This record gives sequence, C-alpha cells and structure tokens, in this order.
Amino acid sequence: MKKWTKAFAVLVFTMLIVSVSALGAPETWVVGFSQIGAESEWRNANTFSVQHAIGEEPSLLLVFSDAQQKQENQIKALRSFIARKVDVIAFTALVETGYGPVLEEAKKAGIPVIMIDRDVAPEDRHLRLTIMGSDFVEEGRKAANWLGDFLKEKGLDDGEKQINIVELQGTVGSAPAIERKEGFEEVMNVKHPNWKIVRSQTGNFTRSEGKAVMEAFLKAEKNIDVLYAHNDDMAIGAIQAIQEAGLKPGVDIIIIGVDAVKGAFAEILAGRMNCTVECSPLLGPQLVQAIFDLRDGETLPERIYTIEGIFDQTNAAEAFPTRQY
Ligand code: GZL
Repeated sequence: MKKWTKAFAVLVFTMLIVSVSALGAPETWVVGFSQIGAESEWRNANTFSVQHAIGEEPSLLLVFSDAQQKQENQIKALRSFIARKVDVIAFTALVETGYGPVLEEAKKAGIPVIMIDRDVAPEDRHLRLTIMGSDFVEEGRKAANWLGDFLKEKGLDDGEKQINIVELQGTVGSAPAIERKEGFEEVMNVKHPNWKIVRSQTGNFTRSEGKAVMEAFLKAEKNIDVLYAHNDDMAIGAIQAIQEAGLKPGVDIIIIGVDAVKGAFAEILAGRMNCTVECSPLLGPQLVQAIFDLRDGETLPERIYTIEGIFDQTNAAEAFPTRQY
C-alpha cells in the first residue's frame, strides 16, 4: 500500500510543477503572415527578418504565404488565415486598394491585423491596427534633397539649365511607388523649377524590368542627366542598360536608388551608382514586439516608424561591412 501512496504523491507533485510552470508560460499565438513575393533583395531580407524573429519565439507559430506578386493570392491567403482562426494576421499590401472586403471579414472574425511595410488604402485603414515600416514620402524627399546638394557641390546645376531626370517607378498602385514619387516631386516643385522628369515608367521593383525600361528611356532620350529609381534593384538593372549603351553609370548619368541593399553598396563602391536612401526591411523584431504587446492587452500606436539613413560615396565604404541586408 505504502508503495502506491508514494507513487501517487510523486504523480501529484509532478502535475503540480507542470501546471504551475504552465501558468507562467505565455499563451501560444498563431501568426498568419502574407508576404507579397520575392521580387527584390529587399523583399527577401524582409521575409527572412520576419521568419527568423518569429521562429526564435517558442510561443509564436508562423503560418507563411508568398503571394508571388498576385493580389488574388494574397486575398486567398488572408481568407485561409481567417478560416484557420489564427490569433493575429500580419501582411504587407501589394497595392493599396482592394483589401477592404477581406479586412472586414477578419474584423468580423475578431482577428487583429498588423500591416508591415506597405499599407492599405486610407479608406481601409480603420480595419487594421497599425502600420510598421518606412516613411516613403520622406524617402522621396531625401532622394531629391540629396540630388540638389550633389549637383550644387559638383557645379552641375546653375538653377537655369534644365536637368533631365528619368524615373523608374515601383509597382503601380503600391504605397512606396505612390509616396516616393510624391516626396521627390514635392522637393523638386518647390526648390528646383529647372528640373524635369522627362520619362517615368514602372519597372515593378525588379532588376530585369528596370533594365528593359532604362533601355527604352535611352533610346527615347538623348540627354539624360539623372536616374531616380524607386528601389535599388531597378537601379542595378538600369546600370547594366547604361553600360551596354556605352555610357558611364554614376558619371554620365547620376543614379539614385532606395533601399540601401548590399547590391547598391557594391555599385556605389565601384563608382557606378551615386546614392541609395535606406528603407529597412528588418521589421521582424518590431513585429514580434507588437504581437507581444497585443497579447498583453496593450493598444498599438497608429504608426510604428523605422529609423533610416542615406548612403553615398562619402560614407558607403565605412557602413558596408556591418550591413545586415
Ligand atoms: C518598401 C518595399 C519595396 C522596396 C522594394 O518598403 O515595399 O518593395 O523598396 C520592394 O525593393 O520590392
């Protein structure tokens, strides 16, 4: 009899330990993350940052979906997350419009939505909790202000002679494409009446399309002074087109990109590119913290900004060794 009493006592004690330790452990949350694709160095770094940050947390389980640049795939993924009753949805919007109905469904299902990187349209923003990521308008302003300073310093802009700019836009309808254009033109229209965007077309944030569109620009325009590309991947593709046209990128044509990916640093250090405006993809840790805050019942701020810089031939060599993407 004594033997059984001892065994029973050990069992009760063990169950007590397990239940007490379980009391302290955070509730496990399932996170549905809909990523738009793998179109650029930036996107791949963003995906890795989110997957790694969530993977490091035992109390978070990730359900990941890659929409391959198709909005219909994203909407299907969001609906599958709702059907699975995930605890929270995180996603970046391929383009701003078209997500209203599925966000209404998430709200009806009581599933909170956190936007990372690209936001949805203003009329749908009441359906998501917050947006975390860069200020794309400010990135456009930074690009234009850098160009103004650079042209002045090099004696290339007397304020009278027309400066011909070609622009490689990002994905049509996406927040970064809309807002980087807005920020650049805001500065140009106020400070530089002699600047003119002579050609502007989407390269869809990819190297291949950036190269193809730049080839067309070079055929159509005999005197291009500046290329403003909404991301570095398109700038890198354009650099190949400029070289194949027998011109010196970074010298004959000043080249500005956005993202500050390693590929851009390599071009800047080689003298083929002049500037890249940082747009950090490393949003994983901030997303995990926002999910923890949500799980702890806290209210998330309307906007969570990332801190960013700008790199050119004066500071790229020093920064390059510690770049994470
Ligand atoms: C910006 C991000 C953009 C990058 C591109 O936050 O959405 O998408 O600038 C990427 O490189 O394709």
